[in-house]
Amino acid sequence: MVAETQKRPPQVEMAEEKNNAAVKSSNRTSLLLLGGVTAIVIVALALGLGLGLGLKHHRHDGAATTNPKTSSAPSPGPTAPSSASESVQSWRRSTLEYDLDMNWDINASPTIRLFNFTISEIQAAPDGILRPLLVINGQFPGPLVRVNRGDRVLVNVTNQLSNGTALHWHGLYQNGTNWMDGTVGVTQCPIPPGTSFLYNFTVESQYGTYWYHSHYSSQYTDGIVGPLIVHAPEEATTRESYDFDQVILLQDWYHDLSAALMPGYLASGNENTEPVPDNGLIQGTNYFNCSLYANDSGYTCQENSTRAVFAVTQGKRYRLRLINTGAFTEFDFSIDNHTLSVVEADSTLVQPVAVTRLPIHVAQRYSVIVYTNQTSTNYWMRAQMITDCFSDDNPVLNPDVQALITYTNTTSEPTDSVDWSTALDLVCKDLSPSMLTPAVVEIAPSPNNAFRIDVSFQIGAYALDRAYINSTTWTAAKDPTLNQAVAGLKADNSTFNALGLSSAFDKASQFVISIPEYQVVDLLINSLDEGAHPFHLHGHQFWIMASGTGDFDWNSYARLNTTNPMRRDTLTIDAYGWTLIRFRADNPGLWALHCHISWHMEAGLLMQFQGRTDLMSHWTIPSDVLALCST
Ligand SMILES: *[C@@H]1O[C@H](CO)[C@@H](O)[C@H](O)[C@H]1NC(C)=O
Ligand SMILES: *[C@@H]1O[C@H](CO)[C@@H](O)[C@H](O)[C@H]1NC(C)=O
Ligand SMILES: *[C@@H]1O[C@H](CO)[C@@H](O)[C@H](O)[C@H]1NC(C)=O
Ligand SMILES: *[C@@H]1O[C@H](CO)[C@@H](O)[C@H](O)[C@H]1NC(C)=O
Ligand SMILES: *[C@@H]1O[C@H](CO)[C@@H](O)[C@H](O)[C@H]1NC(C)=O
Ligand SMILES: *[C@@H]1O[C@H](CO)[C@@H](O)[C@H](O)[C@H]1NC(C)=O
Ligand SMILES: *[C@@H]1O[C@H](CO)[C@@H](O)[C@H](O)[C@H]1NC(C)=O
Ligand SMILES: *[C@@H]1O[C@H](CO)[C@@H](O)[C@H](O)[C@H]1NC(C)=O
Ligand SMILES: *[C@@H]1O[C@H](CO)[C@@H](O)[C@H](O)[C@H]1NC(C)=O
Ligand SMILES: *[C@@H]1O[C@H](CO)[C@@H](O)[C@H](O)[C@H]1NC(C)=O
Ligand SMILES: *[C@@H]1O[C@H](CO)[C@@H](O)[C@H](O)[C@H]1NC(C)=O
Ligand SMILES: *[C@@H]1O[C@H](CO)[C@@H](O)[C@H](O)[C@H]1NC(C)=O
Ligand SMILES: [Cu+2]
Repeated sequence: MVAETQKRPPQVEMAEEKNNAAVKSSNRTSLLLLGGVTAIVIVALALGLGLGLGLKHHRHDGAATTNPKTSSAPSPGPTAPSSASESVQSWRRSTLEYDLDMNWDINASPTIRLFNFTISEIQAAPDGILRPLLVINGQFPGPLVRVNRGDRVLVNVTNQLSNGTALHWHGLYQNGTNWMDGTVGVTQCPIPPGTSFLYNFTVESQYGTYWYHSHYSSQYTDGIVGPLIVHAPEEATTRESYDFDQVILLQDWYHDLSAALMPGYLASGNENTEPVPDNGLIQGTNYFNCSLYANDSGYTCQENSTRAVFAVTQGKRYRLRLINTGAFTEFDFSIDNHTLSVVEADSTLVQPVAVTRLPIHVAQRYSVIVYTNQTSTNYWMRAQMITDCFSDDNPVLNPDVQALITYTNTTSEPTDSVDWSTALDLVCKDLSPSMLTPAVVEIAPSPNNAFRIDVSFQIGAYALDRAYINSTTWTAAKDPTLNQAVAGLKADNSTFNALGLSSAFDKASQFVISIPEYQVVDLLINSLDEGAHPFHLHGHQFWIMASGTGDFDWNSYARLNTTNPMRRDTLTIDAYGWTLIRFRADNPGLWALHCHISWHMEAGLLMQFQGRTDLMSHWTIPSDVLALCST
């Protein structure tokens, strides 16, 4: 079993496991995804003719001319039929892979898991609109990376793009292998076109739901995303609370390459005009009503794209591992008539808490357990965009992104599936940390040091829309800061070894706080911006100590509740809000802390922590990592 895992492509392995499982139990009852297959073209055409609006796509000139009649009308559209004749497009990854086989051995002894990832650009239509799509091994979304804690992971990335690339393993500590963190300008140079690079790291002291994505400019927005699941023996108890384990990717979607949208966003005088998504995807697929674009829109629309379908069996418990792999949008996730029991946030197991709607911002993960105890019929799963966080209307956008939950293994659209009457969120905000109590109790240790950063957007000297951490706006360093630091430490240059805001890097573009020896660090992230920002800290989990709006009252600092506060790796800083996070700066290397909204990171919303220079001073960066910078 283990040997096979190492030798064969992961998607083949998983597909075969499915087949074997299906043979063993004829009434296989797992959540089965039927998305991305031939659709009911006639029905779709009829709908298209019925609406026949021929709207022009206005995003590029920034002038939103919304037709309220069209933007408010939720367009019903086809879901995938389950007939035996269905043909899955070859670039659609079989998301059967994302149905996690419960026979996986969580107690297996550590092994090596090898994956070959060839990254290339194709033309494909995840939601019906043909566009350039960046794919791994020819398919979208990315392959499942599933390992046990203690395993060594080898991912051989072959870059067949015309641009560079790099892969980041979101949420993994990379303790001792900072150069495998995959962050361009921080831990590596991009992998040049036409070359291969081997990511080689072990997964230590953590397990749960993670993901991976390109960390080169806004590139992940164009398709390079996938789930990363780590198992551990401690999961045995949790596993008793569900019968099936299913990864579900949620993401906003654009009909243009992010590189085509970026210049408009960053252009002078355009404050807060993030590109508004054109659609959303669940499991990499959705329906789009082609008639919303005029014939001369320049887009090619295939009216045969479908929504994802999840087949369930009544009376079972399904763990859904939700991952927001999107660029910009926070979703309210829900399933009509089914409550969600939240059991994991990022990779932290939490005491179960029941909700009807779950806000999930970019890069966050949640596991929910759903009990299929309703009437044997079909229901909508919804990922509803919190559109108040958009600066504009997009007339082609249907913000109520849907997939089908079917008890009857059919694709018929439900007639009596109604959205919860509970209100949708009006602002982008996390599920309150007070609702999340880690199942494994930890007392936050006392801090040795506290820092504050101010987050803002400013129109700079050239009137570009740039984001700032204090007075630094990040751009990727040509020579990664890790490389600079290791070289500086090797040369005994003491500026790389001083505590606090570092003067060793170009302060205009690199805001680095250095913690030379192990310390527990508090960071007050203070936002002066009117938008909400999902911040992610690489290489660590942090405790959420306190949050609020206005100014933090340092008089309250001594009274913080240190009893088992929520810990995670991605949290939303509210509009004009502040959050105090605490973490152990025990991980050597340079670690990004950044807003995960693709547009904002590219606008400069990134700072770094430099940890454990006492250990880094002994480092030699592997030659293959350094070689990435010499082309
Ligand atoms: C990965 O590619 C190598 C050749 O480069 C091949 O030997 C190996 O079997 C492949 N492994 C998997 C899991 O695909
Ligand atoms: C749904 O039907 C298909 C055949 O159309 C079958 O392969 C699959 O196992 C069924 N799924 C469930 C959950 O019953
Ligand atoms: C959808 O339509 C396009 C264009 O007509 C076609 O190339 C593609 O094969 C179709 N896909 C499926 C799954 O039928
Ligand atoms: C990675 O893949 C490339 C291209 O297939 C191959 O040449 C190279 O040997 C592989 N590297 C490793 C370490 O498997
Ligand atoms: C991966 O890294 C480990 C530790 O540095 C090393 O022993 C091993 O040879 C590397 N594996 C490959 C395939 O390069
Ligand atoms: C590659 O990078 C260039 C320059 O940034 C950009 O114009 C182009 O669109 C990129 N290609 C893709 C596929 O992202
Ligand atoms: C879903 O719940 C609503 C009440 O909240 C009920 O009216 C409706 O009949 C239910 N639908 C189904 C299909 O069970
Ligand atoms: C279904 O289970 C949920 C808990 O997941 C419970 O709140 C609800 O009352 C149950 N509904 C029915 C119809 O049994
Ligand atoms: C960032 O700026 C704020 C406001 O001026 C200041 O209080 C804080 O100390 C600065 N942070 C660092 C790390 O220098
Ligand atoms: C130490 O590094 C800083 C920042 O890179 C540089 O300005 C300085 O010249 C270096 N000092 C020595 C003695 O090399
Ligand atoms: C501190 O937090 C814990 C865990 O959430 C909670 O049980 C306790 O009541 C809180 N203590 C105070 C004084 O608020
Ligand atoms: C990382 O490794 C260092 C030793 O190199 C250790 O002290 C620290 O606890 C580790 N951190 C984590 C999160 O595993
Ligand atoms: Cu942001």
